[in-house]
Amino acid sequence: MSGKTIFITGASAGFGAATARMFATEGNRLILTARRIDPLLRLQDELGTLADIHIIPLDVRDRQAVQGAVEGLPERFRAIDVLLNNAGLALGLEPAHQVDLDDWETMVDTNIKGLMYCTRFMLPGMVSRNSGHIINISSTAGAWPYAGGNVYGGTKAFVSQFSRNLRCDLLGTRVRVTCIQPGMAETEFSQVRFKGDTELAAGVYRGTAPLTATDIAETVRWVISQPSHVNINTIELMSIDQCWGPFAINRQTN
Ligand code: NDP
Ligand code: 8X3
Repeated sequence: MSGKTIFITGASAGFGAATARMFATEGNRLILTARRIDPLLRLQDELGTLADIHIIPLDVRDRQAVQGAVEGLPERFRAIDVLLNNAGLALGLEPAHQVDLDDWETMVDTNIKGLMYCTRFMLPGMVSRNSGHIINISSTAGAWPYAGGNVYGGTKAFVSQFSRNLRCDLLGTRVRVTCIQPGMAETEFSQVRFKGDTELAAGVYRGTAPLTATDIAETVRWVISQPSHVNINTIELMSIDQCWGPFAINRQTN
C-alpha cells in the first residue's frame, strides 16, 4: 500500500502506534493523533525518515478540537484516504450497580462521541472525492456480553452498528467502511482499565498468547489492500486461547 493519507486516532500506544509503524513506508502520509504528545513525538522521531508525518495532540472527546484538527490540516494532508477510528478505552470491571458513573461517561464520550466527531468531520471530504475508507475499531465486547462489560460493551455495540449503518448511507459512493472486532490483545488497554494496577492488568493475559497490536495492524493492512470494489464489512478475531463461555447460572435460589 502506498501514497495514502492515513488519519489515526489513539496513535500514542497499542493498535494505533503499531498501525502507524506498519504504514510508515511506501510514501504514505500519516496524521497521528492522541492526547499524549510525548509518545507522538517519539513516533515522529522514529518514523520521520520513512514517512511524511503530521502529529496533533487531540482529545477526541472535544468536538471543536476535532473539527479544528481536520480543518487545520496542512494542504498535503487534507485528502484523507483512511480514517482509523481507534482511540478508545475501558474503565473498570465493576458491576453496574457499583460502577463509577464518571467512568461510564468517559467511555461514552470517547468510544462513541469521539468516534462520531472524527467520522462526521472527515466523511464529507471522502464523499466529495468519492474515495476513502473508514475503519472502526470495535471489540468482541460489543457482541458478546461478560460481567463488568456493561457500558464498555455497549459503546462497542454502538461502533459495530454505526459501521453497518454508515455503509447504508454511503451506498452509491466509493467510500468503504470496515468494523474490526478484536478479542483480548495485550497493549496498554488493561493498565488503563485497571487504572495503573499492573498486577491486575498482567493477570488478564497470564498463561495465554493474546493478540498483539501488530496482529491488528496486519488486519488493517489486509482490509485496506483489498481491491477498491471489495468492502470488508466486519472482522472478528481472537487469540487461540480465548473463546466463548457457557451461560452463567445462579445456583443460590433454593
Ligand atoms: P491502548 O490503551 O494501548 O491505546 C489506546 C489509545 O487510545 C491510546 O493511544 C490513547 O492515547 C488513545 N485515547 C484514549 N482516550 C483518548 C481520547 N480521549 N482522545 C484521544 N485518544 C485517546 O489500547 P488499545 O490499543 O488496545 O486500544 C485501541 C482500541 O482498540 C480501543 O478502542 C479499544 O477499545 C479497542 N480494543 C482493544 C482490545 C484489547 O484487548 N486491547 C480489544 C478490542 C478492542 P492517549 O492516552 O495518549 O490519549
Ligand atoms: C477489549 C476486549 O474482552 O477486554 O475490547 O473487552 S475485552
